[in-house]
Amino acid sequence: MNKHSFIVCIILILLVGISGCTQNTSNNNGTNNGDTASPTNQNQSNIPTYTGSINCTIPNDLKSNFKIPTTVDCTGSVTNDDPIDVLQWYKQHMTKWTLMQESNSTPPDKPENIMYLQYYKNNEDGVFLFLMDNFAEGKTLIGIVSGPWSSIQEYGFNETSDGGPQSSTNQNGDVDWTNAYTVSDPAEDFWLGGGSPPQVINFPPSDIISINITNDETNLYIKFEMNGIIPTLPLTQGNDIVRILLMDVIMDTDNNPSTGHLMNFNGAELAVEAWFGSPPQAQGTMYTFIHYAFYDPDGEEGVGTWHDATLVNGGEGEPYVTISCPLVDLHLQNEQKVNVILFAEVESDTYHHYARDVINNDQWVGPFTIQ
Ligand SMILES: [Ca+2]
Ligand SMILES: [Ca+2]
Repeated sequence: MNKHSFIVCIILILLVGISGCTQNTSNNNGTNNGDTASPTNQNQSNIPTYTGSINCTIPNDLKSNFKIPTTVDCTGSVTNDDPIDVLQWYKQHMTKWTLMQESNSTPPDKPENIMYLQYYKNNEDGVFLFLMDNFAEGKTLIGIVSGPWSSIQEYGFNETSDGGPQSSTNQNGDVDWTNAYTVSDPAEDFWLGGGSPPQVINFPPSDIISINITNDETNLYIKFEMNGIIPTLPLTQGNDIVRILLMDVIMDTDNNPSTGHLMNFNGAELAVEAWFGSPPQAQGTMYTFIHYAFYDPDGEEGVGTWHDATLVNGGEGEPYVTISCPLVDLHLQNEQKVNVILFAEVESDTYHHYARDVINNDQWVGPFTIQ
């Protein structure tokens, strides 16, 4: 799972996990009042609990994404305070500990979320503190794990060697499109609506020419052919900067318009997406995420956890992208008929819908049939 998927995942989990909370209070020296400290863990009693924070449970899925074993206790809480203030508070109140390392990271496609990490050491003992801003309506999430320093220093993001999330790898594969379901679309036809500029901006990389969908025994394949080369982002356009290019296939997998509401499309249960982007926090690095997600009513715009799919061919530097995903992962079966909503869109610093092209005015088309 890449970091993008991971962040979406933990937001969903923690929105659920925030219920059933109790508020923490601290005495003047900032040490724990005893409500959350384990009486059997002497080190835990030396870790202050942030004043006024509300206890919450850190789910195992989140722990595992920080490489924290499920058997290790992890204290969770949330506060309305800014994470920078919380970090400063801990620096001042972790009086028995030495701050060994401090860092922060932002998933490139979720610039509204920043994760802050602190590592503290006292002889052979350690504390791993992680904060996430802008969580659950602006609250700051606080997670704390204590244990042997040898274990604590191993916790943190699963990162690539350059410290960033991992882009999908181009497989340079071939696909037989002979029996594909094909949708053709005119050039230079763009959609205007919420989040759009006052007039159409002709941005060829988001102008759909055709979409092909097919499958073999194991995989579903989707190819977006565009009217321009998928650019290296960010891309300066006048006084604006283009950051993200998306191509989406939204599916009604049960042929029922009353079930599913993914991305606010009535009937939608599944999205398969090609994501190209470089938000400001990515500092010029271009990321490609090929992924899929199922409908989750608790997710942002009804989107559940993103899972990695495969970049078969094309992408950056090409006027097309081919992506694939195992049929079994998408819960698609032979002879199944699937209606789809198809679109491509571009986000800039100024406009959420800098340029957007849709098939059939964002209405269902198809079905294609799993053969
Ligand atoms: Ca078009
Ligand atoms: Ca449905």
